[in-house]
Amino acid sequence: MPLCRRLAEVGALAGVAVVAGGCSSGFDFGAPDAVTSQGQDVLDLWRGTHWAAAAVGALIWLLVVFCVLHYRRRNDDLPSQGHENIPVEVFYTVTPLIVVAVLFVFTVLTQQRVVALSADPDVVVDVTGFQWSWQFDYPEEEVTVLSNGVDPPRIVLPVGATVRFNLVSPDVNHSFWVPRFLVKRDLIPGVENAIEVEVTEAGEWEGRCAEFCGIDHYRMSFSVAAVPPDEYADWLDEQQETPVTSLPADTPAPATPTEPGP
Ligand SMILES: [Cu+2]
Repeated sequence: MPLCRRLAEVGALAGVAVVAGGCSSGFDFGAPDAVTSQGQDVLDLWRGTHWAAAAVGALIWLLVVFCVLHYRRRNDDLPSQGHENIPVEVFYTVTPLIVVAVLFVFTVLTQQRVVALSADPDVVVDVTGFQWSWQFDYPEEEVTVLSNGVDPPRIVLPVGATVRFNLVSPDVNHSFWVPRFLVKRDLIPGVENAIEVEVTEAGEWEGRCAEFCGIDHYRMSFSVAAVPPDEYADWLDEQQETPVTSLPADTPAPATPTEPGP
């Protein structure tokens, strides 16, 4: 079989393997579908990085297969003993640097978009993570959401709005994480962290603390529902009419968040 035909077959097989692997996960390479515009940005970077890795991997495998077949031993003669091919050495030194530089630029641009905070978000939610639950305050709407002692707290957001989460902790480090948002941020005593998301579709998703924070860390779950704006307004009305549910007896109330240092 001619060498070129063999190489073509190997290349086709490798291509099929890559595409089949991508198809089986919807080309998300194991990441969950994003339900926020920030998460979509992260997902695009994730996909781009994997496709770049697949292209580099395919090139390496083709070169390896080419060398194995083309320079295989045919007789007892020694193969060519030549060395030092400057153009090739420059190529394989410069190419990885270019690949890393491109990935670096895309990563920085994505990060800037994902961590950006707008001057006037549509909804502000003050999030207090404490051992071992969450308190969500909507200061402008004067709504507070807590666990009822049985179910984890459930907050509601309007689809398509820019939502700012101000993240504080009065005790130890926690982390605000809704996996389907594809963004998360730590809550650190003495630090005022914030993230913004724009939820792009209606639905309900689970969130949890992503930082081991003590014996009952596992209890720190919550849920987020995204609904159309009119349903969100109805929910706010309902919450404003309902007294704030108290915490379970064995859960210490959140202390006043520590003022950030200078
Ligand atoms: Cu925690």
